[in-house]
Amino acid sequence: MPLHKQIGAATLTLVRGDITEQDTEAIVNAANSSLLGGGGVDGAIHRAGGSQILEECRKIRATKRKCPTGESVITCGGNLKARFVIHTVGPVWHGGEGDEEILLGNAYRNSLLLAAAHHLHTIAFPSISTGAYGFPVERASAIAMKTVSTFLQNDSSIEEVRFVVYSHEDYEVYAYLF
Ligand code: AR6
Repeated sequence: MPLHKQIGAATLTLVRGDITEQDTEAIVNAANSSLLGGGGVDGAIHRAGGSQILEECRKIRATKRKCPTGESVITCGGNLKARFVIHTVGPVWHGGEGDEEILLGNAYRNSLLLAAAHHLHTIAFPSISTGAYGFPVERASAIAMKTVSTFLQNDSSIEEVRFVVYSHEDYEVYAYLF
């Protein structure tokens, strides 16, 4: 059962599921700086979305050597239901001594800014950095919710932000904070 709550004029949704199946205008990819694909969410998005997404990533790479941690770029959604994929690079968890928390917040905020700049109204996020990059989900989910909530309180153009959490355990963590 999805959970919903109102933040300003927008709806925040929490659902357990697969990011590649979402019907929001944009879905967010938990990418790496190369933008050339990988495992987890990244692998699933490129597999489901087809080669057009990778072609656009390569074009971006031709002008921008890499996508730095905390930043985001946008491509088409290829064969996905979502018309766009916003690729963002979350931080690798190094024990929290560095600026992992700030960089994770930046990844969410910059993805929302990019969506708003492209006049998109609905966007779905996976749990960035909490898989291969090892960010503890309890901390990451709190940063995700705080960053998105703050953004929605100040931006009226986004109508829905959906958190799409894959595992039952992670869903419980998100639901507790929701
Ligand atoms: N839909 C939604 N969530 C998913 C899906 C899916 N289809 N598949 C996995 N998850 P990860 P990261 C969850 O590793 O930690 C890649 O190789 C997963 O259970 O995808 O940011 C990139 O190329 C976990 O909770 O992203 C990078 O090199 C969450 O999504 C690196 O991994 C994020 O896991 C990025 O690592």
